Amino acid sequence: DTWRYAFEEAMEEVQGKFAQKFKEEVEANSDHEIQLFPFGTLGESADIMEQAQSGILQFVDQSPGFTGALIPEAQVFFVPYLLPEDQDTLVEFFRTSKAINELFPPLYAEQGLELLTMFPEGEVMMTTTNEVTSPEDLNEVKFRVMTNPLLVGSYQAFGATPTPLPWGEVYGALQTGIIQGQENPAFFIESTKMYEVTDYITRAGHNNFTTAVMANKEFFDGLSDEDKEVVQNAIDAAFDYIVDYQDGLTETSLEKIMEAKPSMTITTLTEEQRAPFKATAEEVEAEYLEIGGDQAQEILDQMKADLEAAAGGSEG
Ligand code: 6CS
Repeated sequence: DTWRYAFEEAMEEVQGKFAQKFKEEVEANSDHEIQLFPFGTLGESADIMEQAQSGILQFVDQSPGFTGALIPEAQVFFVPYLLPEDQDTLVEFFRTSKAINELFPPLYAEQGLELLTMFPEGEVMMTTTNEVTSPEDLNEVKFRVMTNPLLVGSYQAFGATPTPLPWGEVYGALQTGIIQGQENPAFFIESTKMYEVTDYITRAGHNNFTTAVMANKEFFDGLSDEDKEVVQNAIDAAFDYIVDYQDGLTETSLEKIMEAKPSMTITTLTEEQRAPFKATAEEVEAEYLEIGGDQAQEILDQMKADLEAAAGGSEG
């Protein structure tokens, strides 16, 4: 039989690479076949999520940037400066987090989804038509964000005018001047040619892009124990693979951008410049507790404990 798996990116982008590895592993270890549907083949992120919930798709990759509208607790990934910049600590966190591996699955299950894994896709950077070194520079900037209420709140706190849009509308909106900025990891800025429609990249260090892979729950529950193991092993192999794949990816992507457009300005904000952005974390966290659903407090506390443990664990 054939299992259908859709994701929010192109085949050669991070989610696509993960999906290809998953497919390779499942097909090598079972008689099942995986059919991959990259971005654009079945609609926007919200469309593939509906298809996964209804069982038309067996697997879906959707980022909390979109799932936060469905599962309010998943908005926690948009509290700025919550995730560590250190890559080893970050990966250790995703591997070992109780919040991710124990608290989130029941919340996804309520939506008909089996949460299989979450993984990081890289440091999020702003790309804008004007230079940004302080929140004041974001004043009057219509800044595209994913359709996630807390991400809207976060960019409001940064001083911008957040504009939630599905991904497919972003390039055109920048080109026509409807928006003047957006944020994404470097590999995505490069592959989707965001540098053609913006002139500045700003590294504020405020987040890393988190994504999640899920199965339709009814489908997953109906699998034999053996098939469940095939799926889980393939997910684990793809997780390890995607962590290795991203080694050095940010830097090579930034180099490619500079080659394609030498006039692009890339600025890494200093600690001093970051301070006013960091100062917003407290109010965004408070907003999360208000709009992040019944388990917001529990999730946030657990994440902080997990992050602390990961920071300790990745030192040695
Ligand atoms: O910004 C977005 O909407 C997209 N960014 C990434 C890195 N992946 C998928 C998502 O749709």
